[in-house]
Amino acid sequence: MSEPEPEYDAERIQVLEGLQAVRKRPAMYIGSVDERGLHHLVYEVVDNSIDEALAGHASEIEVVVHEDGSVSVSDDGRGIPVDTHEKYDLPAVEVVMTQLHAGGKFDSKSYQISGGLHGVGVSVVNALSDWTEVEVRRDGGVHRIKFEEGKPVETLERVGETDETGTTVRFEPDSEIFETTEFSFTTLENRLRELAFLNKGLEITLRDEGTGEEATHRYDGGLREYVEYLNETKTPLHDDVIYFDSEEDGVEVEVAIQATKEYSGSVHSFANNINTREGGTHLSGFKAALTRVVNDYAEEHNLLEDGKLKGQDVREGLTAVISVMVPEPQFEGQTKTKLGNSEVRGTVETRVNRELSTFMEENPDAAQAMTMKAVEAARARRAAKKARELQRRKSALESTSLPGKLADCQRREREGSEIFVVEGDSAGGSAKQARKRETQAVLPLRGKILNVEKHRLDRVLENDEIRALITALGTGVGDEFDIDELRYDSIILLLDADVDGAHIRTLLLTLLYRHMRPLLEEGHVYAAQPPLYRIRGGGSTYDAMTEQERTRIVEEELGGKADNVQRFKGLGEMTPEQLWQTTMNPENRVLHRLTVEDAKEADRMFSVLMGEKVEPRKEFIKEHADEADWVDI
Ligand code: 0RA
Repeated sequence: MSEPEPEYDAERIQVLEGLQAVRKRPAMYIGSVDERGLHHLVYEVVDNSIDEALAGHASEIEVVVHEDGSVSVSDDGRGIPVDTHEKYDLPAVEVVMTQLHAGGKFDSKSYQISGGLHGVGVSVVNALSDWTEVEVRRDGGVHRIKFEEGKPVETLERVGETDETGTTVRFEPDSEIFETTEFSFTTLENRLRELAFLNKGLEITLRDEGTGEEATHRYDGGLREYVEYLNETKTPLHDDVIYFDSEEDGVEVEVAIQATKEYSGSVHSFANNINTREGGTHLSGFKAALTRVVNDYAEEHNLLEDGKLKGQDVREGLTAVISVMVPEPQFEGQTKTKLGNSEVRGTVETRVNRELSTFMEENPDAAQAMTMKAVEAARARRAAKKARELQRRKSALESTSLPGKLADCQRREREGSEIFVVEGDSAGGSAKQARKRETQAVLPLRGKILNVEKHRLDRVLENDEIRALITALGTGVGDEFDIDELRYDSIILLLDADVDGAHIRTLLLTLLYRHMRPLLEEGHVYAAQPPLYRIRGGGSTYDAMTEQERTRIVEEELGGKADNVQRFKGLGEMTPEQLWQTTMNPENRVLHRLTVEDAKEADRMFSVLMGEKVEPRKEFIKEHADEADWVDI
């Protein structure tokens, strides 16, 4: 009972009322009390250690999930000050832990992470914890203080000697406040990895003492390594990531860019370590400068073909990360993840204009690759537009005229009708004769449908065979795809069991996967299974789909003696009657449904085989020697 009477201390009463308000309305301070809110507690404490690292005093952070359900965050910074804070007449560390918004922000150089869900101060974590223990290593000593529900229960005490400096904050979230108190290693690791990329050189370790899981992240290359990580599964068009990091007038702008073969691009933006999913002024400044610098470069090197590059051309297949640090960020938008500071737009635009131009002058390979990708994207954009106009004019003239090669079925409704997409005019002819006209349509495709290496939608659409197929199906493609317009229940691919057949199968599946995927998802696509052999003996006829099956039939059914074994080299060798009996007749035939997974695999094979990277192509062909022998390396 030797404690002073805190009730009479006005400042103290205010502090306790503040913590009480946090416990009463936790969501107002950390967004929610679900899993997200729970994890925010950790991020809040980590933010304080990161501020210490940003100020140049800490280089390592360790986050540990303990077996008792508490979490500790340690850093090797200066340690929260332990001397007496004049205004409160209390140890500074106690003020930091109990005063709302007092954070670690006595330091003018540190970046305030205001707004958003972060930056509410470590006192909020303290208020929402069953207990909190802070250990400060500083001034040669280890100092400890303990809190319960935010209130100090053990005053600051020097408990040992040390020559190290740093802070450890350990807390156990209050299970009466949070819906769950179980931390997810993956969730924590994802955010800590992101923070390690955003703060180059900083080492962040995460350890779960319950499971023994542990992960350390440290990236000396900063965003350059982040872009390499994001592009791990993609095909970059240049080796060196375009990169710069500049700090001026208290504003830091760090940018990394790498062009890839992809058709969609991704630009990730951050402000003061917060992922600005809704974008903001830094992102628009970046986009404006990027478009301008690449246009200038293209113009200077005579790479422009037909007018300027648009922003969307420049960003096609581009992976970019931009991170800014500004002194007083304003976060806006639905989820408070949009940077609002209007002055930042100009700052970022000027900086990116200058730094990116310099980088491109000094790294011609990367500059050339990025610019050529944009030039090609612009070319594709114009071609696509032309193709759309052509298509529109054409369909206005011909209205809904079906392709001449299509032998349509008599049934007008989709239900019960099917279309055979047949390889080759000769097999197409047999199929047309063989079919059941009432419900079966036949569309022959010429052997080599596409000699593609550019496989953009516009190029694929220019191909007559593909156009005929799309018109016959009735659905349209891409943005205009409408499954309600589908004219047949089943789309049956009838292809030879040889390399050309495999080629066409890959092409068609890739087309379906990329531009008409619901047809696969809803199970409308099949592969017919024509037999390889026809065997006659003992007055009967047998069909064998495989070599093994032929042997089995001859040995087991015919006692080793067949009168005649015919091998079908291709569909064209079958008579219409044979084609009907073995492959088209719904009573006898076997169909194999093609799934999105089959198509995904085809798409992957197509990308590798048609792509420009030699190594993966060789690898792939080695691995899939049987399926892929139709390609020239
Ligand atoms: C206030 C002032 C100083 C450092 C800190 C707070 C500080 C806070 C946290 C929170 C987690 N780790 C931290 N490390 C430091 C500056 C102290 C000085 O001038 O020596």
